[in-house]
Formats: sequence, C-alpha cells, structure tokens
Amino acid sequence: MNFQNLYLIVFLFIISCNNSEKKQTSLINLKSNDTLTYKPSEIKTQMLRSWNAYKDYAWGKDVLLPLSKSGFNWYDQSLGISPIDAYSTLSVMGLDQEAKEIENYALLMDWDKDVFVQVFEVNIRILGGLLAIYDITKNPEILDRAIDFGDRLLPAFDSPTGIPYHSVNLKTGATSGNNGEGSGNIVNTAQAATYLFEFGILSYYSRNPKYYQVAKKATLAIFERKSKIGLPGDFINVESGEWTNDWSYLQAGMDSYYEYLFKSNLLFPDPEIEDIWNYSLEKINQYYSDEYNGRQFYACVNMNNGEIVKRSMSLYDAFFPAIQALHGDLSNAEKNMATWDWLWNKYGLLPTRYLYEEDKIEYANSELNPEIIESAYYLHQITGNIKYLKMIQKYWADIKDCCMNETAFHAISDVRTMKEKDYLATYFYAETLKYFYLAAVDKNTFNFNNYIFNTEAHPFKKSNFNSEKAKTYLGIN
Ligand code: DMJ
Repeated sequence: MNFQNLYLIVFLFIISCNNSEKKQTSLINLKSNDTLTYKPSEIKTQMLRSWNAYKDYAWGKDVLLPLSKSGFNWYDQSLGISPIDAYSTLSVMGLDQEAKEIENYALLMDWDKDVFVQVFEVNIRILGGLLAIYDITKNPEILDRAIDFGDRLLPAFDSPTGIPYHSVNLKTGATSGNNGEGSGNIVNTAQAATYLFEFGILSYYSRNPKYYQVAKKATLAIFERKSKIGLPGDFINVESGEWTNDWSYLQAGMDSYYEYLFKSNLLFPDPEIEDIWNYSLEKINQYYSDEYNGRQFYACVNMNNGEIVKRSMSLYDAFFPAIQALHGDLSNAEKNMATWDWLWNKYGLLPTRYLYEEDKIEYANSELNPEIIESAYYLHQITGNIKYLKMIQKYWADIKDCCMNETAFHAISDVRTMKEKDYLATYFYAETLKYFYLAAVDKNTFNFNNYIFNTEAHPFKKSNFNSEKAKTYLGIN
C-alpha cells in the first residue's frame, strides 16, 4: 500500500467517525412524514465544499481534479465550464455570494478564443449556463454574453444539411470537418440535434428567430432521414446526410435528441416538433422497448428492420423515466425506473454501460452522472410515491461512501472495485448535487411544476416565457 492510499484510508476513517451520527440517519429508513433523512443543508454543505475545492485548486480551469488537487482544461484555453455549470445550483441553494462571483466571472469571459469547441457540449453547458444566469438575474450584460457565445456557434450549422459540424472555432468560425481539424464530418444524433431548447431560449430573449430556426432545421434534418420504419440512426455525415451507422437507441449519442423533441415544446409549443415527438415516442415504445427476464429495458435496434442488435443500457439513458413521467406515461416510467434502481443496487453505483442479456459490465467507470437521480426526483414529484425518495436517499448514501474525499468528490474507474478516478465532471455541480438538493426541499423553496430543466439541469422558469410571444420571437408558424 502506498502512502497516498494509506492517507486516504485514515482520512475516510476520520470522516466516517465524524459523520457517524449523520450516516445512521442517512441510510434507508425514511421518516413517516415523507421527508428524507438527509437534510437539504447537508447537500448544500457538500456543494459549498466542492465549489471551494474548485476555487482552491482549479480556479480558472474547466474541471477540478480532486485527488491530485489541480485543474484541467478541455481545450488549449479554459472556457470556465465548471463555474458556468455550477451557477444555477449555487443559486437555487441560496448561495448568493458564490453565484454572484460566477456572474461577475461570466461577464469577464472573452469568447473570442482561437479554439475549436464541441458544439453539443458547449451548447448544453455554456450557452445553457449563461442563459440560466440571465433567467435568474435578468442582467442584460449576461444576455449579451450569451448572444455573443450563441453567435459564435452559428457557423457550425452552415453545412449542406443544416446539421452542425462537430466543432467550431470560437474566434474564426472555422468548423472541424471542412478545415482538416477535429473528427471529420460525422456526428452522432445527439450532437446533430440537441439545440431546440437553448437556441429557443436565446431566440426568445434576443427576439431573434435565427437561433431557433437553425436548431429546428438541424432537428428536421435528422427526423426527415428516418428509416422506412421511422427510426433515426446514430451517426450521420453532416455534408452528405448519409447515416454512417444504422443503430438506433435511447443511449448516449441519441438521448438528448429525444429529450429536446419533448422538452422544447413545453417552453415553446411548436406543432411540428410536437408531432415529431409523438411519432418518435410511439417508435421508441414499438421498437426499443424490450421486456427481458421480467424487467423493462430499452434495447439498441437496427434502424431499418427494428431487430435488436445489442441488449445494453448506458447510465445516460436513465434520463428516460423522467421524460416518460413528465409526458404522462407513468406505467412505463415506473417500470423503467425500477430497472435502473435494480442495476444501481447491483453495484452501488451505475456502470457506464451494462449488457443485460449477458449480465456483464461493458464499461465499468462512473462519473457520478445525474440521470438516475433526476428520474427518481421527477417520479417522486409526479407520483408522490415515497419509494422514489428512498431511492434517492440510497443513491446519496452510496455516493458518499464511494466517492467523498478530503477535497470534494471523485469519479470511479471501476464500480466493481470502486477504484478512484481523479476527475469531477462539471455536471456534478450542475446536475448531480442539484437533484439531490431539490429532492429534499419543500415546494416553497423550489416548485418543480414551475420549471423546465435543460439536459444539463439548468432550470428555466416557465412563467418567463409566453407562448404567443414565442411564436414571433422564435418564428414558429
Ligand atoms: C450531461 O452533460 C447531460 O445531461 C448530457 O445530455 C448527457 N449526460 C451528461 C451527464 O451524464
């Protein structure tokens, strides 16, 4: 055993002694009045501790590396992704001073950076994050920063199909795929069409339809290329519009395409998108749905004949019970959630990908992703059933056990051994801790019914958007 491991064990022992009282109450027994035995203040304390760790060890960088106590940038230059992602969680927790610090930081960000960024990732995290800051503060200078950022993404959509290139240079507008940089002209379906929500909000607030219109064009470009049986594929060439792979599923790579077909309609009703969503949901239930060994799964299928090609689940598709529940399909939502909860309890965390036919882990890492907590939160809010709170409580207890360290929290490289990984994803701030917190607060603190979350859990208040005005601002016919 090296000194680092010894130190960690001693530290965890001290923590566990200090927390023994907390731990006893944070296991599985809920009080009869439907509240969690962990308090929102516990999550708030952990958010503050993790945020301070970012400030101490990684300030100015994109990501905190909690074990080596350092920072990491996604690209040559920092985009400040952790702070921008963390803002809305700090704000809903009432950590106003910390939130204000990020608002000021965002105002100073100069997006004129000679760096190629992944359009999908920066849209959900940075554009979504900036728009959330504006939604909360109504600071017009923040909106200017969001418009500036959004404008720098637009050249990516200037392709023969309207599907965005994988990456765009924030300074020059050059795109990967037509300048020899990056990963060529192929994107997955989520990278192709997860823009309706943020671009809709940007159009609404800027009163300029151009953002929503490019997002809609990209979405239609995917939908119109569906197979004869009505399924999209998972990888597409943005220039030729040809599918380069013929698999279809709910997993990472297609997940948020479906999520935004549904969610953007909730803020900005658009009959064309609503029809596509209803059509797509029918196909999901017809082809992906796979009852296997008495459990409800959603398989990978061939887009042309609907035959199952792989019985697998990735932890990202645990977002889907939330969507099913919000759509009103509680029967499938609850069956689906039960499957995710079963997989969590098998390992005490979700592995990134699990093969359910072979009962085998394919990718064993876990980055403390939020989706299963998100779905349990939605299901509790929508059904009022206490069993979903119990699930959330168990997930929190397990995450504390496996992944809390002296700095903040860390990812896991193998859920079978709980081997640590020196990484704390930006969505741990934006999503994971937010859902734990929101599950524990009362309706006066945060009313679930008043908000729609983007795929990175940035909350947008429904009452900030008027459907009639949206028709004009977004150019919806
Ligand atoms: C987040 O960045 C977003 O939720 C995205 O849509 C996919 N999942 C990660 C977190 O797991």
